[in-house]
Amino acid sequence: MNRLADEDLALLLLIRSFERKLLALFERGELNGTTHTCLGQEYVPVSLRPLLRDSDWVFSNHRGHGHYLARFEDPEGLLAEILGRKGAVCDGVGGSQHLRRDRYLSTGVQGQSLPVATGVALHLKRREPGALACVYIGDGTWGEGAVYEALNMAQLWRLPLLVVVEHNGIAQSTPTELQMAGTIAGRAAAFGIEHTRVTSLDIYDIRRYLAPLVERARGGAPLVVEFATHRLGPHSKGDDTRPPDVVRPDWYAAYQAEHPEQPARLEAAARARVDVIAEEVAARPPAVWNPAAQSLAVGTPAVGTPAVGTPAGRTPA
Ligand SMILES: Cc1ncc(C[n+]2csc(CCOP(=O)(O)OP(=O)(O)O)c2C)c(N)n1
Ligand SMILES: [Mg+2]
Repeated sequence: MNRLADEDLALLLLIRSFERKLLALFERGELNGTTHTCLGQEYVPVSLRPLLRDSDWVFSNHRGHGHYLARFEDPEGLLAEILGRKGAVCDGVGGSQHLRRDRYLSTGVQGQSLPVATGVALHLKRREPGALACVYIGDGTWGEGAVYEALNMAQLWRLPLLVVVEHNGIAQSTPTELQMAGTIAGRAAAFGIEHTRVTSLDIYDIRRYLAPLVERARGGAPLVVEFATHRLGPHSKGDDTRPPDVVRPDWYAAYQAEHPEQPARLEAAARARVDVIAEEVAARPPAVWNPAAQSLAVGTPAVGTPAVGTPAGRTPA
């Protein structure tokens, strides 16, 4: 594997340490609600990080902490959100799964984000050419009908839509082979949409390979990038039904084997950083919801402006 710059490995290990901390906090009864960690999948958003721009929209899902941290590097705001403390990204009303910040939006409802991302991609095509909408979904989410309506429109209207599939072989406790007929490649092909599968765990190889494809998507060619990845942890907490002895390829284990010194150094630093953040955030007063600050400031059309629902700018009959 290519040796990573300290900056990249530090971000990967920040995400991993953050997720481990959440599981520990949950075990101690300090988290409300549920939380899904991206342990093992951290390299996906970190690979995409330099390929995306601030003007792009990112739509995340229930397993979204890595997506958020790769975009904003804001563990304090995210942890405050999850713990409901002052400084929370969404005043503590969104929690782990429902975040909005600038051009980043997540939802815990499977399949909800792809139609929304498609609408935003249409808007971007018309008003901000060159920007794209990137949406993360899992393999299990291909069981939602809304996915197909969105893909149909995205291809028909040639929208700048990047669909990143984190195919970890499982949806909650159901292995993919028990819930998906055919393949993701075949489903994309049914709409004439370009699809590519990424099996590498090497971030720099992935970036090199995807960079020209993502650029092409910006011009209005929807793209499905399917990462063959692995969920190291449970679905949420303590609900892993898989046999414990199954070996799961992990980018970090592979990386450590080849580059032992750098991970040891940076992992200690990442863990220490997250420990400090967790103590500091837990000591803050509760977050107070300010609805005015949470209103959508970006992309809300002023009264009287044309609808953006169709390429012609008309509201469909
Ligand atoms: C509409 C809807 N149905 C069911 C759920 C419950 N649920 C949450 S995650 C999940 C499985 C998701 O699997 P996948 O898309 O493969 O993502 P992964 O969890 O593997 O990252 C389910 C069924 C949900 N959140 N939304
Ligand atoms: Mg899955």
